[in-house]
Amino acid sequence: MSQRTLVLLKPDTVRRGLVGEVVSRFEAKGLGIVAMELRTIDGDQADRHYAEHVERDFYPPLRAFVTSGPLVAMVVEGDEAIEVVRALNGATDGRKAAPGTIRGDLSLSNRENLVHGSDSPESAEREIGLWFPNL
Ligand code: IDP
Ligand code: MG
Repeated sequence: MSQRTLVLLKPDTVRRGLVGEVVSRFEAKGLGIVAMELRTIDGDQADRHYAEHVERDFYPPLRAFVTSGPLVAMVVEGDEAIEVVRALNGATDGRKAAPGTIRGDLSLSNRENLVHGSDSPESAEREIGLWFPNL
C-alpha cells in the first residue's frame, strides 16, 4: 500500500555535505519525493515536531541541535514508505545502527544521527500536516 512519510535531513546532514548521499539512498530504493525544502526552524517548531519528547532529559540538547542550522524537510512516498524509510535510516544510535543503513554507515552519534522518519501512520499524518500544511 502506498504511503507518505515525513523525512528530515537534520542539520548535521546539511553541514557535512551529505544531502545528496542520503537523498540518493531513498531514490535508489524506489521512493518518490513529494515535497522537499531547505528550512531553518525555531524552538517552537522543534517542540511541535518532538512533542512526545519535550520532557525527556535528552530533549534540550536535541532542540539546540535541530535549530542549529538549515535542515531539509521532505515528504517521501512509496509502498510501505513509513517502515521502509525507518529501515533505511537504521537504529537511533548511529554507533549501534547496522552497516548498510544511513545511520550505520554515516553517523557515530546518538543525537547527530542525520535523519528523521515518521514512526507510524498517525505520526506521518501529524508530521506532514505540521511541516507541509498545504499538501
Ligand atoms: P528516532 O529518530 O529513531 O525515531 P527517537 O527515540 O524518536 O528516535 O528520538 C528522537 C531523536 O532524539 C533521535 O533521532 C536523536 O536525534 C535524539 N535522541 C534520542 N535518544 C537520545 C539519547 O539518548 N541521547 C541523545 N539524543 C537522543
Ligand atoms: Mg522518533
